[in-house]
Amino acid sequence: MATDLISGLRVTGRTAPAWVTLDAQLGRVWQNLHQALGRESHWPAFDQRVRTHLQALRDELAPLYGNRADFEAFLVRLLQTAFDAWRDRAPDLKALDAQREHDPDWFQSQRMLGGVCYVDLFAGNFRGIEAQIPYFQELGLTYLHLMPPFLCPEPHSDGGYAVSSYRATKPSLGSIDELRHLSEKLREAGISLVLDFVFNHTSDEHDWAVGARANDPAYQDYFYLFPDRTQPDAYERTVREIFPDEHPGAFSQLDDGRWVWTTFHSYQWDLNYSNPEVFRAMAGEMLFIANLGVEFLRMDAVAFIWKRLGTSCENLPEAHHLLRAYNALARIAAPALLFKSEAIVHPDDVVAYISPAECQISYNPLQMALLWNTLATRQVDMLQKALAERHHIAPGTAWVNYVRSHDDIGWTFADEDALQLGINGFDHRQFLNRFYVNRFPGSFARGVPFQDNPATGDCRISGTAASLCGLEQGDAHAVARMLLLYGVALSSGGIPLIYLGDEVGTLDDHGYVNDPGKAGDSRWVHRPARDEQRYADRRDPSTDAGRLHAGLRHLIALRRHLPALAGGHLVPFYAKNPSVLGYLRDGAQGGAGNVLVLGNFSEHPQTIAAEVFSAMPARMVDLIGQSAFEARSPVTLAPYQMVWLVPRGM
Ligand code: OTU
Repeated sequence: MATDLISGLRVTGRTAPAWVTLDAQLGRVWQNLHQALGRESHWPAFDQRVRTHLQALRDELAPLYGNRADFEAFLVRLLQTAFDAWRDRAPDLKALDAQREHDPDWFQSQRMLGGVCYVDLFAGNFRGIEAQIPYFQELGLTYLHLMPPFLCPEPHSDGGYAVSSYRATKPSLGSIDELRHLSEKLREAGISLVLDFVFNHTSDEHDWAVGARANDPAYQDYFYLFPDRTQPDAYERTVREIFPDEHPGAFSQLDDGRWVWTTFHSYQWDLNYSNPEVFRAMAGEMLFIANLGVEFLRMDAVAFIWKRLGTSCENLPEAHHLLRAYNALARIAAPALLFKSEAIVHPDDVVAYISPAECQISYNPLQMALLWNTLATRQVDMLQKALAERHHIAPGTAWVNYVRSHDDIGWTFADEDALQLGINGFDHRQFLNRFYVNRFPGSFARGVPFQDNPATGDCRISGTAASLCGLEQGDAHAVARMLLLYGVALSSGGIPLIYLGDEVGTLDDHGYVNDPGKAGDSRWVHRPARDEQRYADRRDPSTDAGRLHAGLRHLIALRRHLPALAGGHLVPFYAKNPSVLGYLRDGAQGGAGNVLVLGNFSEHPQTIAAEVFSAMPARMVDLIGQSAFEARSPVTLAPYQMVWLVPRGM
């Protein structure tokens, strides 16, 4: 719990004795800050927040930079950067700050619904996105993640994840002022803007990278630059390859012979956070983005932000200190801003990023991967186990449950969990990869391999939800499969997230191979442009798009009126049928009325024995099918059927 170390003191601008004895270092930092800013009109409100969060900020940064002689001066400079951002923060955002602080659990509502898209591919530019607001409202979105719209190199930008300036947008999308305007319009429509903080790396065209390449001493330590292979070789003994298709290892060579750390593409230079100036400079960029009106910042590639020789350089304790320090800064200078963790790693490591003091929300990559696993195997065991053992996270936090993202599907389940079910993780991943690229007899999926690495056996999957569910090959169950996957995302708690295009069944587009900026990266197969025909078909129930859209909207509408689906609490319900998933939802605080969710993950009817329901009301109703459900005799679910059961009369 944060405490106010300064309260009770009357500060005259000269002394603060009681407080100084409490924590001399904080006293000095605060006094320096007060001296510099105490006469500013924005100081008192800022000061209140500093008093509450300064200690947390210092405590997180001390393990990283505390042994430096200039640590206190650094803290003062950092807080001055935060003050500048606070001074520039628009009054309506400050009003939002107050509202959010008053109701910190606002995002646990069952009305929360996310969507994600590329600005250019979905609507051309920022104005085009604004024109889509009525559609977003029709769908029920309250959260919109726009893929990184910032200035980036052309044609290679990793879809915007190579940022050349955090303060300028890609000209083809519109200006930064238009982005700010869009965020206002979204907010008026009840939609929170979500943008990325791509803070593990910049593009090689960012001013800092340009400076470092030109040997400007100010930027030498902004990146990990090495004169020869000695250090890179030492690090590569323990780090894994992330994008081996593009370059082997974790480093790229510059024209002058030096080597630079590039976890991802060679044009994405990893920032060196062991340099406190990098932390401070990026804090300024983060708060600038916050002041655009962003409410959730998607913290990209969190696992990689700290490196230490002899380790995997992933998920190090220092990465958590960095995130919590950024979070403390957000509490001080942009309180409405929350963090979303993007860690697609072992489930133990995923949850380590989730807490009110670090990332309040997080992708749920385990549930996502296991949904696809369950479709392939028709066996719910792994997913059911994950719901039982890995679903619960701290109060004040939420999962973002999704079916597809702009990235590949990585099979990041825990091998030790699989083993308990008699499943060998390595072999099983080989099977899943074969299944989803349609190299397994009987597979309905039409996916594409991503970063197939024969040396390690590692491979991930690209493909739209529709193509992976069988819509591309006209499989009769494809629509039902998609509704089942989205039905789990919509009913298992947290914030459901729709990859826009999925709601009308957009298929893979192999045309990316003709675009030089995209050709080498199979993830573009599932990032097609908005499919106008499918969106036009969404009102026609004779089309796939129409059936899917109607089915999904039905689930969304039901969910909005079911407080039992708020929050994240879930009780596993074992249907004692290997193909039937089950769980009970009982609301954020519990007791909001139960919803029993059951889903058949096979293409055959599945029967559930009557005794399974013995502790349940005998007479229930399935809200999805609007039909009575008698639970005193065996119950049969149709292929891929999902039911949301409530006691009759509710
Ligand atoms: C993220 O993903 C983004 O989502 C990607 O689109 C970017 O290319 C990448 O960072 C670089 O900015 O490797 O395949 O958690 O899975 O951070 C996706 C580890 C990625 C990685 C994740 C990364």
